[in-house]
Amino acid sequence: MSMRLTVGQAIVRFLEAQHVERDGVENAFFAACWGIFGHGNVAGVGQALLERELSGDTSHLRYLQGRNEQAMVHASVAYARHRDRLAAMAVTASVGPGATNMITGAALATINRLPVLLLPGDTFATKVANPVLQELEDPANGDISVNDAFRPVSAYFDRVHRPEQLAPALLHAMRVLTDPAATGAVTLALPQDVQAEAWDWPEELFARRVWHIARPAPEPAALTRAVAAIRGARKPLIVAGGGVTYSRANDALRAFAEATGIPVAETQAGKGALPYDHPSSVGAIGATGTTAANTLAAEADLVIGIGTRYSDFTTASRTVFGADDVRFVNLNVSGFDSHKLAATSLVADARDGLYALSTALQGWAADQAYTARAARLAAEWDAVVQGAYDLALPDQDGRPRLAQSQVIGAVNELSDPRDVVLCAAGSMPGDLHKLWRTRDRKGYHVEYGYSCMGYEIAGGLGVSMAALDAQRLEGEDERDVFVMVGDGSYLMMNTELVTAVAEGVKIIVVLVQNHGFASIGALSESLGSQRFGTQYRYRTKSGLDGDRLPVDLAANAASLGADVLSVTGIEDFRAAIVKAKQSSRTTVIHVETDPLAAAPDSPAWWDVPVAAVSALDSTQQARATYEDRKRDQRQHLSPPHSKDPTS
Ligand SMILES: Cc1ncc(C[n+]2csc(CCOP(=O)(O)OP(=O)(O)O)c2C)c(N)n1
Ligand SMILES: [Mg+2]
Repeated sequence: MSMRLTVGQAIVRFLEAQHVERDGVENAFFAACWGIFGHGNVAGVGQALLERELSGDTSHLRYLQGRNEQAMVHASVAYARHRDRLAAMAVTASVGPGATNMITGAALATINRLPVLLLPGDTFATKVANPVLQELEDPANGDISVNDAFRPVSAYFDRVHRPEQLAPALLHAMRVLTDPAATGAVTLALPQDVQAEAWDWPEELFARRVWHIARPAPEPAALTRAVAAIRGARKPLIVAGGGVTYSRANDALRAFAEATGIPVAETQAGKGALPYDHPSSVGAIGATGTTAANTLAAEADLVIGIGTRYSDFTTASRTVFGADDVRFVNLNVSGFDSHKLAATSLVADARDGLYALSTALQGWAADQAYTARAARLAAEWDAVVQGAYDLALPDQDGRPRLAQSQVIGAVNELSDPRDVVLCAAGSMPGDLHKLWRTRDRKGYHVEYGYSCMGYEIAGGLGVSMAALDAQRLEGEDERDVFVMVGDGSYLMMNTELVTAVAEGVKIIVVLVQNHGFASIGALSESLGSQRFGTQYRYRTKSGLDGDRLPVDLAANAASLGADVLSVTGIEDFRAAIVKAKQSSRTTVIHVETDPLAAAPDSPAWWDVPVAAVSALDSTQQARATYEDRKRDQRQHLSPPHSKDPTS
């Protein structure tokens, strides 16, 4: 039996039939398809979405209208992250700019190992009247289009020139999207004529299909090597990454940490692996780490990386692990990550790998004095956090001045433990990493693989949609989503506030106005570049150093349909949070903070090169410091110790 459908209609039918299963639990994989229509997709995938919506079939793929293609990808990626990669979204875009707007989102997805299906329109396969509107012409190359720019940022890419190619392309797309080691952005470029072309499809293409999400078991010999390395360690430290959460390995990690007494530090994606007040938790590690985690990292003889990519922020640009004899054991579902830092590799699912390690290490524990010291260091840091939450700056010009750490503290104290805090770029991610007290495994969502300005509001929308779906499908309780966004990121992309209003999906946006880039300002100053170009000011004869710009972001947010609360002091701010939580509508809280009030730090470094020659004193001094710090940088090339030192 066959069904005659267009390519666009076949795609939508296929997506509706895809399910995933892990641990015996099944659910539909695609929660929705975002789309902005143009001549490249309106009559193809767009027409197919309409036809399904009008069909009355309750299982039709839901269409979501976004305002910007990049934002639609961000929302999808955030959705998939919140659902632990067990569900995802698709995005259809027109040819040309609609398609290329998605490239930033694709890179973000692939870097963060999060699934999203991208369906950019492409120029005519038949090429009868080319160049068509928005077509890139290359005098030396007849078969490229702007969509080729998706290749390096996609975990899988294909272009469907002929209807016959569609079925294998769709199956490969699902293979990659549901593979925990390979997942990322999957791009199927769809020439606009092909999308509308009819074909007789075998009915089995649209049969209900269940993709098993694997939990690969560790190879016994690899497990033995990892166990020997851990048994030989005197000062072991766990670095928990995003893989812990996606695998839902939190309970397994807690049990492992409790049984072995090994302290647990967290990366940005891994924050929330343990609740902040768990006795084994030493908090954030790396360039934005706590004094507890970074002190232990400096002394560790064995680092057990679980589900981490070891980004430069995690390793403080390879300076945080300081012991001469430090070695690594990496438990990761991907061999690419498990081999990093010349580690003893343990390729496995995080949860099942931890179970296997726990069983094999039964009866073994780290030195009690070491475990107790880790807990002491963590308590010391927690006192620093409380101080930062309670910080009070003297008023200036009769107006209260707020530090960002106070803003974080108030949101932390007045949000429910289950609520989600979300951020991506600026000074906020580092401050949140150090200071946020995470109380729920999904309570912390900072996109720091791509740290993409503009992710925040769209991402918050995606998480809020995911939380609603998790409520409906998995019986979860409701969560509010607090989007922390700087004025710079807000100006870059605030468009999805409109979508939140249209969909009736609530987010609480904390819009931190500090009149420019506090983060890059501080970075610039530390590198001798004098905060050049990081403040929003009028141009004068000498540069961008006039008065502050009169931009009214509160008015801007209100104009997009959100409820807006503009506050100055901490008491006002706290009252606004309470009000926003009580409301069922999207609320933007506009708060002014002091860009110069820095949060507490631990000594840690981030490698950002400084000009080697310069006429500026500030740059020359910064270069000298840079060369000094560079000497501490390690490559971590040593092979694992050949013998278990205790045997
Ligand atoms: C799309 C994008 N462009 C540039 C950067 C580099 N960058 C990182 S933070 C930042 C400034 C962010 O400003 P704002 O949102 O106001 O936060 P603040 O630094 O003031 O806390 C810039 C330009 C980035 N991360 N993403
Ligand atoms: Mg700012």
